[in-house]
Amino acid sequence: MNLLRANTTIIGRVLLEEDAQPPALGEPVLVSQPLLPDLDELMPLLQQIWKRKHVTNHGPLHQRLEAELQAYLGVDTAMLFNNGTTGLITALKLFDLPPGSEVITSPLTFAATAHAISWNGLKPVFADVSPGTLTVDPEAAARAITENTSAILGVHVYGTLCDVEAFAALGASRDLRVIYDAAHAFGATKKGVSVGRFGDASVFSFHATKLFNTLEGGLITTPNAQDRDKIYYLRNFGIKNEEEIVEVGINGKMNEVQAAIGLLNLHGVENEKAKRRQLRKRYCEVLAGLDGIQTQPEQPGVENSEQYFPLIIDETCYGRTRDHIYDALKARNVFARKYFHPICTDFEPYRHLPIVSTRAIPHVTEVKSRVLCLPFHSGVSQDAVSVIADVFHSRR
Ligand code: T4K
Repeated sequence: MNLLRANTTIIGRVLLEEDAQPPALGEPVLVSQPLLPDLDELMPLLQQIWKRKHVTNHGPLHQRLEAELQAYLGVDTAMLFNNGTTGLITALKLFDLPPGSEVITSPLTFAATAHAISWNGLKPVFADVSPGTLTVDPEAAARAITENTSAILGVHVYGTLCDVEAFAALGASRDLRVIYDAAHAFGATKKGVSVGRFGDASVFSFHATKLFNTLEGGLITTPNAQDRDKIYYLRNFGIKNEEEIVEVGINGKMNEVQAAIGLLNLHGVENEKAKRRQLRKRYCEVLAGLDGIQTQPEQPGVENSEQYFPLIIDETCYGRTRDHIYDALKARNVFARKYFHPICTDFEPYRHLPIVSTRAIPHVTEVKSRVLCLPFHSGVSQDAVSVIADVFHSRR
């Protein structure tokens, strides 16, 4: 496919002429694309499920996947859920936080993070994000603590890790639970330590849009093997046996078909991750040197989860806004996403709540109109990268 017009000047496949119009791609390029197992590999597992007729409620594939994930993530407790949101609701329930108490979290996240707090009858308190990581600023979090605060729910947004050391210290000094929304952080490590070992609990999403997916799904991990029983009961209506209910549980169970997909996808995850690493490198190359375009900085000692590729577009230096680029990409069949704009405090249920910050104007209120996630998965072709690069380099 010849993507570039004959009359343009090309350096490294990037359009430089002021009036050049980058062409559109034939097929839409979406922000995410699910990793799916080969159907030929899936069929035998489906046949097993059909034969056994044990299709949900902690079946053998569910148990196998849980054990494999526990080993893969290097954690003491790993409990599957039917989605990340049920996992978050359950993780907050696990610690018996006082009813109505406050949980500090990020406004720059998917609404599910704040909703999980509210569904537990707890109060979300939004703290500003740090400019470098876009995760909750520990100083803003410290400022947000009141006598009613019971927990911090940090978000490893885009796969960028929170300042886990600062939150561990804050949690210990102020007697707070530290829980992580690790929906974007599957497989990330810091100094070789699995992301699932930080804090009191972490919750992963295995939604179709995530690097590792079970179509819909989630996982709670904790560094304590003793948490297993209580999470088990909370996940399954509190059922201990046919005659005993010991917790106010929910139905958070993953079914056998999801587990089968998970078992197969787990084999494909490293390959997908390697392809995304290459794509990250390629994006960084083609965007290098553009004033006002900032890629996600590397975090020392952190192995990235390769979930999203966010950019910060500073219109004052770059000359064009994030929304302009979003529209220009869309016109060429490239569907980037403005994750997470609007932020939680822009939404009706949380609009009345302030954002606690150490600054006069919270950083998150400035960055929200500058952030853009580019398509990031193994289906993004070289041609797509060229079209995206053309859009950024074109002066239109
Ligand atoms: N915490 C955080 C920080 C989260 O980001 C999320 C979920 C959660 C908690 C909650 O976890 P879950 O309960 O969902 O497990 C999507 C997802 O639905 C959501 O899971 C995800 N975060 C959020 C960031 O993104 P949308 O509304 O952006 O999804 P949608 O349908 O527009 O899809 C995004 C792109 O993915 C589209 O371009 C198409 C592509 N796609 C999507 C689906 C569903 C596919 O190619 N195939 C598909 O099946 O929310």
